[in-house]
Amino acid sequence: MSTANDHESTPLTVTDRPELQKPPMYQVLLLNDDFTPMDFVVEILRGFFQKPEEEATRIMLSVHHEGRGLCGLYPYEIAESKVAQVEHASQNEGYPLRCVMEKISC
Ligand code: TYC
Repeated sequence: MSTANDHESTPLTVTDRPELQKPPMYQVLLLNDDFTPMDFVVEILRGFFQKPEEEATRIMLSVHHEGRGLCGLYPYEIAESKVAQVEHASQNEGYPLRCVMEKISC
């Protein structure tokens, strides 16, 4: 009598499953400049990166002092959209605030 598995030379096992790759993640970073108001940067961090006020202030000050700072880690499309949202919002206000994304090397 034939069974559903007759054509298989070896039975499937758990280890035969293809590895599921995790999507590469990207850092979204804010860059310092001399013109964007601190309050505006805090609002960006609260509005687009869901940071509570205290953390948003801490990140803004770290960008101000260190030159750049981490807003969050996201898959490619989400990181790309965050960068575009921040740059559109700052351009609308006439500020030179820069937001960039960098692939995390692992
Ligand atoms: N350096 C700006 C100022 O003194 C504040 C600032 C902070 C700007 C963070 C950009 O990503 C930034 N007004």
